[in-house]
Amino acid sequence: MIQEIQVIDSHTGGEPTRLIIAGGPDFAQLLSRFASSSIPKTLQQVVAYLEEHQDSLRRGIICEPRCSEHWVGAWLLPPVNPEHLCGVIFFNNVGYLGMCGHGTIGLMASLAFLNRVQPGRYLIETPVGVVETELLDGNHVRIGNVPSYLYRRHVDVPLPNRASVVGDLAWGGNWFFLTSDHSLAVEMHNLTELTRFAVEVQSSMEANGITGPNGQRVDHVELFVDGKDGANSRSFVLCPGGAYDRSPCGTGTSAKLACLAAEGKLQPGETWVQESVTGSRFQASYRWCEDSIAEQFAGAAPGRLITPSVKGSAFVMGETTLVFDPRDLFVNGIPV
Ligand code: PYC
Repeated sequence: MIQEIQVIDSHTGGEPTRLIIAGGPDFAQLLSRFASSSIPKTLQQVVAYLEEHQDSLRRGIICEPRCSEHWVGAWLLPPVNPEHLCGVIFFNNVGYLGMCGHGTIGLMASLAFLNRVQPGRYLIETPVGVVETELLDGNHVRIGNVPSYLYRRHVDVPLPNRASVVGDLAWGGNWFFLTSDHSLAVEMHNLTELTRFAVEVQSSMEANGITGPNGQRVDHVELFVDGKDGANSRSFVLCPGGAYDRSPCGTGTSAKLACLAAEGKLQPGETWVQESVTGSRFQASYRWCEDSIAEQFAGAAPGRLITPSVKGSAFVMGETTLVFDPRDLFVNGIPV
């Protein structure tokens, strides 16, 4: 039988998000089936179910030929807590993400486009925590991300063609290795070299057992240089699946803020402008979290947890019905 899926496509600073608004799994039923002690746990169980039972649909929606590896998909869910706006589960060409900053900005702009939200503050549920969002107008969105923290400083990652690269491991809703220990130009003409280097770093972490707490995979790599023309920093971000983030990466910016805060290089409330390799920008700042919540975050030392605030804009690019015909050889994407 032919399946139809309705999507809204947007981009946030150049990085696309495909929001699935109808035609997907019955999330209300899944949420009641997996109701758990906390919202993140419930959503994590839904993710585990999707991985086991709906993975071909994920690939069909986000991989070639319908889409491609630099897109992020977003399942729109009803909220577990009726006072919250919605839930969202982000995914890409290789699997699921914890949180996605650019995707949350895209989600809010898409819901505004559909007239489902008006400017104001809303809470959104994700598998890694509840995120606060503020729709400033139809396109501009501020996110109060999940608590973020520096986990390990000055981590040495061995590399085949040089002794090592030194950087920090931090959580911003996904796991990041952040480094300025390179001599690469963070420019569009240098994407091949940036990607090659970042993939090498990621593979070496994998091979050498360099992980987040409890063996969590560090699946994003951020390469920084000093910013110019009003930006504090410019970065190239490698995402899991091999594509680079066209936006400054919301969770990556959160991880960066956590490192700056831990090192005393940025004060609470001070603005940090993060620029992507494409030139798009997020404005960010943070406040400290209560020390009492540190125990909920494996490997987070008291006095290190921050709540990042990230502001950016997104634009809707399309309103589409995807058609899945079972006779199509590539109905579930081109296998890799
Ligand atoms: O903006 O957090 C983000 C993000 C993660 C992966 C791609 N974008």
